[in-house]
Amino acid sequence: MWGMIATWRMALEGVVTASQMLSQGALATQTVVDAVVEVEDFPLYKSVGYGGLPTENGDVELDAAFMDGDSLAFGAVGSLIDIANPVRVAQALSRERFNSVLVGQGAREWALSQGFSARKMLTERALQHYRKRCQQTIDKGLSPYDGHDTVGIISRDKYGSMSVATSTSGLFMKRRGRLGDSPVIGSGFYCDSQIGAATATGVGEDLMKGCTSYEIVRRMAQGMPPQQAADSVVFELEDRLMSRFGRVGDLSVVCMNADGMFGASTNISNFSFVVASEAQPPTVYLAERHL
Ligand code: SD4
Repeated sequence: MWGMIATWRMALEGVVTASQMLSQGALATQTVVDAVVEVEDFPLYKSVGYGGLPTENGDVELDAAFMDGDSLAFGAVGSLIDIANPVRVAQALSRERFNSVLVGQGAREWALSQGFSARKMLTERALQHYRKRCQQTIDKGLSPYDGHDTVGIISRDKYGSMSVATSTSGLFMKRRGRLGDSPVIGSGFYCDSQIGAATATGVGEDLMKGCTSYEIVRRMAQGMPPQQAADSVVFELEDRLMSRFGRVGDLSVVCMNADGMFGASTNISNFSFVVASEAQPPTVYLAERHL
């Protein structure tokens, strides 16, 4: 049975198109990337691709990743500037034997050498947000709560292959060169077609402390249903961080196992996600913290 699950409402249009393709026999590897590209190209999403909000230096630095659950091949880019579709670069990197994670100038140079298009990713709208933030004397600096949603999508095709992909501009006003969890394997994403896949969104610095996506997949491998794996990982991580730091950032995840069962969990009050499968048309759900 084919299926797809994605973080945030913004993935809906991409999931609608991609799920039609899945139903006609398209592959997980292609559909997952096509669905993310649709989010990257939409200028009004402030947290992904074109229109994403910049770093404190005013550059839009993009992170993205792709993983093929059949071969376990993965590719990721970090702090990529002015290349149109970071997720496509990540997918291309997954075909390389070495150098599968590239950041900054090296990532950009490689992308251009492979024929990926240069595009100015800072829109007028994002620039206005940036200028406004720079003018504010109080609360200037990194803002985890301003359009920081990462798109993470899992696709399973009718042949049983699974793939995952992520894309984000990371935290608004992040420091130049800062990487979140989204391009970090095991934290922002993980996929094994024989077990399942997971992807995360929220405050990368906290999600990375729990190797969140790998941990969810590991629990599914032990036979845990996806919903239980997602909940237990999110709330155990929250407890561990609260007991040490007395605070924790947003942690939200979606996952799917090799049978196409899905799960989603969050420690915030309104985490939207999108599901589509052979059994149901693309639907937006709202997860709330419930433990
Ligand atoms: C990051 N996890 O760069 C990303 C941001 C995000 O919802 O997903 N926000 O830390």
